[in-house]
Amino acid sequence: MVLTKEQEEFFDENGFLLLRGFADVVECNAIRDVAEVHLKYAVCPIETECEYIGINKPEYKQTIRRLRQVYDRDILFRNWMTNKEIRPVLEQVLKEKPVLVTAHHNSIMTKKPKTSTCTEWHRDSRYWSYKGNNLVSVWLVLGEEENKQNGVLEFIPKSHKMDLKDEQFDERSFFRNDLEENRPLIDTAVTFELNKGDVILFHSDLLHRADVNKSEGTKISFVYTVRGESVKPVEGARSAEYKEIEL
Ligand SMILES: O=C(O)CCC(=O)C(=O)O
Repeated sequence: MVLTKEQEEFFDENGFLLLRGFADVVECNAIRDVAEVHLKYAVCPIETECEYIGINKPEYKQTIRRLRQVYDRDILFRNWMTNKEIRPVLEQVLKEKPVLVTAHHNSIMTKKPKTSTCTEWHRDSRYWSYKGNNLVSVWLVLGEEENKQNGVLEFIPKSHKMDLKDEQFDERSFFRNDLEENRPLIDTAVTFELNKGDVILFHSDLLHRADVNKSEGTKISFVYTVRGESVKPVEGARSAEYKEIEL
């Protein structure tokens, strides 16, 4: 697949791009079946809701928020992360050759009803250490749908290019919802109703969030990240500790 000029420009300007029905539903189901076995038996490495949000509440201890390091878990996961169809697209949005990083994201994300929390506004790059910010994440919907009810992703268009001040973020680097100064920007947020197989690409500096899951079912998605080949991880940082795959 190749993006049109309009799609390329849209990503450049807004920092995200929705590719409806990009992935094959049969492949999504197969990935999901394997993921569900790993979730059922809590196959490590996992991150619980407690670890993810940093709050030690008993009801969150048993809730798996994500299966980590999925690249090495199963051929189906690897196949998706090295999918050849999406490579030209990644090269177009990065404007250089994509390199798959396994240090970040590289996860099956879940959001359980009742025992999961809101992910506040943030930039993924806050905990990443690269010599540049040209990294893009690839989010794939594995469940039937992602919508306002089950905590679909929301984005603040163009925020990947904004020079935001440290004071606009809290001590955990979440963009403050309670700050009057931040409101006009937060009010520009957009979201979509997503279906199985839909893919969203988003820039590592794009502000995004996802609400609690108010539905009865679990939200389940796959997310991995690629960097432009010139954007090397900082030596000694966690970002440099994991293998990378040239695509
Ligand atoms: O809560 C969610 O599903 C979104 C997760 C997210 O934004 C992230 O891990 O960067």
